[in-house]
Amino acid sequence: GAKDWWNGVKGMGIVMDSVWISWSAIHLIPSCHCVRMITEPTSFSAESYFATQPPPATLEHDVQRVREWTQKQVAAGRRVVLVTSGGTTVPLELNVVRFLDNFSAGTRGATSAEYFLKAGYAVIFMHRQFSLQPFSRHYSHSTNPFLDFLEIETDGGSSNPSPRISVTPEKRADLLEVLKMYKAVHAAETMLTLTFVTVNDYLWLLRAVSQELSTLGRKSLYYLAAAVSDFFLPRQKMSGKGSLHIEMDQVPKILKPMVDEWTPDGYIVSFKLETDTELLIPKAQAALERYGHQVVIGNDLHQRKFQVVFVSRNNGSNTRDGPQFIENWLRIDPALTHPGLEQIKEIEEDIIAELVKKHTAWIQAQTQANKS
Ligand code: 9Z3
Repeated sequence: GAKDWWNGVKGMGIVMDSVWISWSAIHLIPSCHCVRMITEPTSFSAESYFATQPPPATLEHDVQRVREWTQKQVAAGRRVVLVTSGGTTVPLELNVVRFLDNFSAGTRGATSAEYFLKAGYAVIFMHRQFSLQPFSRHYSHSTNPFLDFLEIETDGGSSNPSPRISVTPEKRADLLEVLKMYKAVHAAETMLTLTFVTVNDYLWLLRAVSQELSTLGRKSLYYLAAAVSDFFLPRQKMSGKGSLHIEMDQVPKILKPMVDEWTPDGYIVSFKLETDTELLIPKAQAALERYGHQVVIGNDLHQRKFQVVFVSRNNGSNTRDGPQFIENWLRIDPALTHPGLEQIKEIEEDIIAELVKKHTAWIQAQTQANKS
């Protein structure tokens, strides 16, 4: 674990040990690229992590909400997916003014959640506070501000005390489609939203939610698209005042206990982000080998909107002689993804269609295996 990691990086030199920081947030690409330390990081097991780091204040309340909501989904016979989305922060001090952040707008997670809902799954959408959310993402303040397509009807002149507000005609059809689905999801209560900010919030929530969803067994799917920091600053090492001395530790590899203990029957899909496409497949295979979950979806930072690769173990009939892993590239025409287009294509539509197929086949295979 930490030893291998350390052997890998110790030749790389000094990047971060003791730092004076005068800016408010450093943005990091998720996964192991950017922060290296000159001191060997303490290796936290998941167990020691949860024994030493404090839970978020809202955890109990969130767990209660998840429990009640899950019971309704079980009663309705629905499959449930946990979608995690957005970046996690690492606060650098107890009274947080400065923090590290992982890059992610939450587009992948918010878009995917919509397609899961369309496919009939109930969704727990666990996201970074203020990152994009299903449905409202279409009217994000920066790309498509909704105030721009509302009109004030001035019947009776501008002095009319109660003018009506209407939607610009050319925007109506799209809005109606989004609104219909949004309202239907609300009415059916098929989406539950949870928020996190720090990597600590994220880890506590992930553990609690997957333990709750374990009651669904194979009907639970985990779609881990949030950009999770590799490093954190243990509460015990945070300085309350004075100089900012950063000595971070490695975030525990939570996928391992998730697969082995928290939700052993769940179908778990994780994302791997790289800036070098060549590394996607070996890194994805290493993750599958290490954690034993079902699928890693590899995506390259600059190509993630139009190509991803699914990597999974080869459980087919040719397992003996054939390759140990199979990889399956999913591509769409990049020209169709430009935000300004009338009809854009979202790769998440195809990702979710593929995952629903895989999840269904896996449930059938597991059920079959249990019978024989
Ligand atoms: C991803 O790779 C996501 O697809 C993106 C989505 C962050 C690229 P946007 O929100 O971006 O659409 O702008 N997530 C990275 C997942 C991650 O951090 N994985 C870790 C790992 O593989 C923990 S499971 O070690």
